[in-house]
Amino acid sequence: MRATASANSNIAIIKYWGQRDEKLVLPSNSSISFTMDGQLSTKTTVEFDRLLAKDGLVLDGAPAKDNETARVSAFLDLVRKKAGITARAKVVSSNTFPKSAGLASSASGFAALAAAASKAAGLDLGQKELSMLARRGSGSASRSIFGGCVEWRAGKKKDGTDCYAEQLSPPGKWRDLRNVIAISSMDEKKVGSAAGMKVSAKTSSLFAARLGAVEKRLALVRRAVRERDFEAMAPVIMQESDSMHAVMLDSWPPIVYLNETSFRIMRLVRELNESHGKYAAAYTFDAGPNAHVYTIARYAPEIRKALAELSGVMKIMECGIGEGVRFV
Ligand code: 2P0
Repeated sequence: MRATASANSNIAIIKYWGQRDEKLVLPSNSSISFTMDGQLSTKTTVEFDRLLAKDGLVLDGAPAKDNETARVSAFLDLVRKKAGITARAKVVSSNTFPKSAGLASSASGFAALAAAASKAAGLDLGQKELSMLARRGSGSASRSIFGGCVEWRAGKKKDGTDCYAEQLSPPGKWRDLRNVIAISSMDEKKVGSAAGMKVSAKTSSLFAARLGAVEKRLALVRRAVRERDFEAMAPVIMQESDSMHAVMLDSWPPIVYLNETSFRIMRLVRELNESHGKYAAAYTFDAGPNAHVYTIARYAPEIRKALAELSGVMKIMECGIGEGVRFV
């Protein structure tokens, strides 16, 4: 009753910010992301053992905090229920990037956990079912089951049976797409995503307007991905990030994830695009200040250099597009 799986993180270009069902983790809108390469990866081993009194979690070589273990244990309860078992489990998980790098690990973490735990429990789930299971741990994890470009469909059904991710294009299709990551803070976020989106849905007058705009952006991005049209995709990526962060700021109390360096990076990308006379890069920010600058490989060295010279940038990484979850 032991299995190991590995999954990569993903960075959304059409964002998930709002839930239509909190318990089932059903989003208010569909979202689209690219799965990153192995530089942003989590490997997790799950072993169910009837002799264990409780679930245990070792994260990056050390016993996890109580709240982290409780979240994993609640997720394992879903797997146990599905498999009809009661045994507790030992979970050992490690990230290829430091947890303190300020890069979210819940997408890769829960995708790897869903695959390893379901297999260790004797379940043989297809990718769609794995995506639905991973979703219950962390919404964005539903997308990390697949490689390449992925759409997580919000669905309409109350029971969530039409809410899962699907691959829009395989990892090999857009080989020269890059995400240049500029880290400007390694702090853990003060407002968790789930809590933050709840506040936004309740208090932001821009929240509903954003949902209206997202449908059009989804259609534009689907087409741009199909045609590998970076120039068409770039402005949508930036508008979408700006729109989500506007909703956050419009929430009460305001939710502010961006810092001064984030704004400097936004300006830098706009100036860089102006100097090229076309869209060579597009920034996007998640629930944190670190920038994800999508670009094409030939512009990456120039972008890395410009970002490295910017005050407040602590570390730069360059990711390509990667694979979905796999068993080790
Ligand atoms: C996304 N985010 O589409 C959006 C954009 C953050 C901003 O999905 O509570 O990772 O961190 O486990 O699902 C972050 O939410 O939730 C997220 P947590 P999750 O990527």
